Amino acid sequence: MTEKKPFDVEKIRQQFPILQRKVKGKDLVYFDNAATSQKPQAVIDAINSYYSKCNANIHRGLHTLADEATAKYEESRVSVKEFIGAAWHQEIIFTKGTTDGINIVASSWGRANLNSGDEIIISTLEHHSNIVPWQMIAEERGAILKIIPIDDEGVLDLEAFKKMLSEKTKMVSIIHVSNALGIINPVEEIIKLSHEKNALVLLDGAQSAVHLAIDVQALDCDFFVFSAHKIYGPTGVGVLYGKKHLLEAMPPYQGGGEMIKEVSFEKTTYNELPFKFEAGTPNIGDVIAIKTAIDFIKEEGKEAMRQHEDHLLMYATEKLRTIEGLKIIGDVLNKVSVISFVIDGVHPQDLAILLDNQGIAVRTGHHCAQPLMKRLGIVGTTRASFAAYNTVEEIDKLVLALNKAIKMLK
Ligand code: C6P
Repeated sequence: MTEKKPFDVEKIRQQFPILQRKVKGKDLVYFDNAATSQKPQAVIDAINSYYSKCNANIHRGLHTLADEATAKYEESRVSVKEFIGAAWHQEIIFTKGTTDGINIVASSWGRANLNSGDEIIISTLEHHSNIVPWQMIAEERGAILKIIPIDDEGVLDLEAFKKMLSEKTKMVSIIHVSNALGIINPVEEIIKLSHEKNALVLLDGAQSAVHLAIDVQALDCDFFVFSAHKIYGPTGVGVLYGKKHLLEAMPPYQGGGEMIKEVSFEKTTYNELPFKFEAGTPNIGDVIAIKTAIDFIKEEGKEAMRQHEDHLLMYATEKLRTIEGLKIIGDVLNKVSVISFVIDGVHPQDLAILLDNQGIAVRTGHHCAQPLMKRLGIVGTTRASFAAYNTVEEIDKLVLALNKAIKMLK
């Protein structure tokens, strides 16, 4: 039996150069990880190494640099395939990020499969990226968008969902973990129920990919999308996973180089998967660095990271509950390390400025989930989201800074 390594948060912190910096003369406390995580040195080095050692276009040239760059790019694809438990590397499409992935499915699958009167189901919890692309394609195809309601804490109403599902439902596109509240949705049940009606399921994994063990085959989701920048990787790149037979049947999303087999003015034939969906020169250096980010997570252990983050979540929840007038929104058991809260008589934006003065970075506002805020009857929240490199001491600093800010603002 291999011995389990103890979780060493200091060792992890040392790998993130940005954590050494000061903000407003104070040590940076970075609690905006749900927006984007910081990057370990290895990821920064991987990007640097690509440009300084093997920069070349991929899948085209017959020279050493092109071969090396192509090999690294394709290694990253295999690494992603394993990270999410896909069956085939052809099922992994590199995108610009979560938003891009959802737009590809909504446009390409939607144009080919949606007809007048067909229904698409999303939920009240969705990020704008999983609302607007479906609104656009629904309008174009004459399809109908239905919304799963939530209770006052943000928990999905599954009974309402069951009633909504019918033979007309063609797609159920759901946020796996709420970015605004941190709640984990019961996606296994949603997928099972949807498949019983022959509807496909897309999971928006932007917030789940970093915290939860993802196995797309066990989940049996039809599409899964996420962004590299929230899993300690670079910005501007992400992943669309789709079941092979579905991607094969979908028309290309964009036309151009790389996605073709043969072009003539009379007729163009399209390339095989995954290249059919990767038109043009991709963001090669950043895609290569996705593998480095995944290696970092594997090395530290996703489960160990989750346990540490859960500990931070519990600690912060207990501390924040003691602050008078503070209400945690989405205060349920099944969640990841995201705490969203409102404070009586305090505007989130004023609070964020005072916290920033103490070197503490949080996100405030609607978190790109305006319909959710409307349903909850609030303008926005203050959101602290924790990563593997955060500490209990940093939470103590947040609590102190909050108490100080509340005194000033009330
Ligand atoms: N949420 C947040 O602060 P992109 O921008 O394409 O990488 O990801 C969009 C997106 C889609 N779905 C969910 C659930 C998300 O959380 C996000 C990004 C950030 O909550 C920035 S708005």
